[in-house]
Amino acid sequence: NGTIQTLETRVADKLSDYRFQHSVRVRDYAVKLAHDNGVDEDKAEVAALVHDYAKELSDETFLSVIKAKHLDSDLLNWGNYIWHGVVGAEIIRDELGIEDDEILNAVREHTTGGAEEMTPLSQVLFMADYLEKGRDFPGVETARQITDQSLAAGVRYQIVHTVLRLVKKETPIYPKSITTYNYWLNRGL
Ligand code: DGI
Ligand code: FE
Ligand code: FE
Ligand code: FE
Repeated sequence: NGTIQTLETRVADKLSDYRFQHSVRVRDYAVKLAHDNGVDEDKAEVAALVHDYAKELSDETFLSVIKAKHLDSDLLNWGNYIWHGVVGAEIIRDELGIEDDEILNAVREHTTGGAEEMTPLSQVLFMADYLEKGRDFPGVETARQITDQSLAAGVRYQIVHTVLRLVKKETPIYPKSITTYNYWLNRGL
C-alpha cells in the first residue's frame, strides 16, 4: 500500500534508526493483536507506525505547541515521556495529516493507557508498544501470554507493573496513569 509506504518513510526520516526499528516492531505486533481481537488492522498499523513520531523533538518544541494550541497547562509540569504522546498527537495531525480521532487518541494514550474511554484500538497500541519483539524486561513472556488470552487482562498487567516500577523508582506518576490503574484493577478480569 502506497500510503503506508509514504508514512513509513516519513517516520524513518524523523527518528533515529533504533527508534524507527522499534516503531516497525510495534507495527508488526499491533497488526497481530488487531487481527486476533477483531480490531481494524489498517488503523492499528498507522497508529503503531506513528506512535513515537514526536519522541525525539526538543522540549522547546513541545512547550511551544502546548502554548500555541492552548493545551492543558498542567502539561507544563511533565516531560518528554508524557508529551510525546499527548502533544505528539497534535504534531502527527499537523505534519502527517492523520485526522482519525481513534488513531490520534490511541497515540495520546499509548504511554499511560486510559480508563473507560480506552478503545480496543488504543488497547492494541498500548500492548504492542509494551510487548514488541525487542522488549526483554523480566515478565515480558508472561505478559505476552496473558495478552494472547485476553487483551484487557494484558492492559491490566501492564498498568499494574508500570505503576509498581515507577513507585519503586520514586518517580512522579502522571494522574492519568493512576486513573488507568484504578479502572483496570476494578474491571474484574
Ligand atoms: O516511548 P516508548 O519508550 O516506546 O514507551 P512509552 O511511551 O510507553 O513510555 C515512555 C516512558 O514513560 C517509559 O520509560 C515509562 C514512562 N512512564 C509511563 N507512565 C509514566 C511514566 N513516567 C512517569 N514519570 N510517570 C508515568 O505516569
Ligand atoms: Fe512512546
Ligand atoms: Fe507504552
Ligand atoms: Fe514506543
